[in-house]
Amino acid sequence: MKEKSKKLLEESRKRRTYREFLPDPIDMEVIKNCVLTAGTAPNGADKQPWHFSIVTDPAMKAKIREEAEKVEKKFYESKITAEWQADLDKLDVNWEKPFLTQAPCLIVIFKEWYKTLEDGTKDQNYYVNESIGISIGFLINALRNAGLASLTYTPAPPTFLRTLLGRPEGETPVMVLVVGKPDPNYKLPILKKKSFEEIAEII
Ligand code: IYR
Repeated sequence: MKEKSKKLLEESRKRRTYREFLPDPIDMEVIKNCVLTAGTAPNGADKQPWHFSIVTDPAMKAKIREEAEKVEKKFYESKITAEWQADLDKLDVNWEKPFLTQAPCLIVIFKEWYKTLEDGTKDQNYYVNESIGISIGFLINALRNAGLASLTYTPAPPTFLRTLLGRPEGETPVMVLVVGKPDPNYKLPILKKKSFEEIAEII
């Protein structure tokens, strides 16, 4: 038990968010297994309130990039506060999102508030925010375990993703998980994880 928990900690510590990826295509079976792992997450009333749009088509990736860069330009030019910009300085991010066309796979993740049934009634979901968060955590760890890097990319507002991907009104896009083999030339920012004492207490 101790050994296994330590091993997972060590492996998890090696996970890093990449913003540059190799263009090599990835095996769809691996992606499917990881998405199915995400689907095992605990969730409200087991309604499984999520949808994963797996995008590998270069034309769709280009459209997503185009729309994302429009909202990011506005964000960096007029919405971001000085404090937020200072917090982001260590990450070296700006409105340009080349990884959206460079990475071989984008997993666009939607949370499902309700499903509209054939008779027009709404089938309601519960604890949707909690459920989708847990599920995305499972997905990121599954991808890491498979040797793939990922980036949690959250355009604000993300609404264009529902239009582009034709998802129903009961769903809201949460993020684009950018997936691929990590580019070994990417200069990883220096980040330090908090200690046990900083994040937890035993009562
Ligand atoms: N969505 C923007 C800004 C951004 C915000 C946070 I908080 C980050 O951790 C990273 C970026 C962007 O992707 O550039």
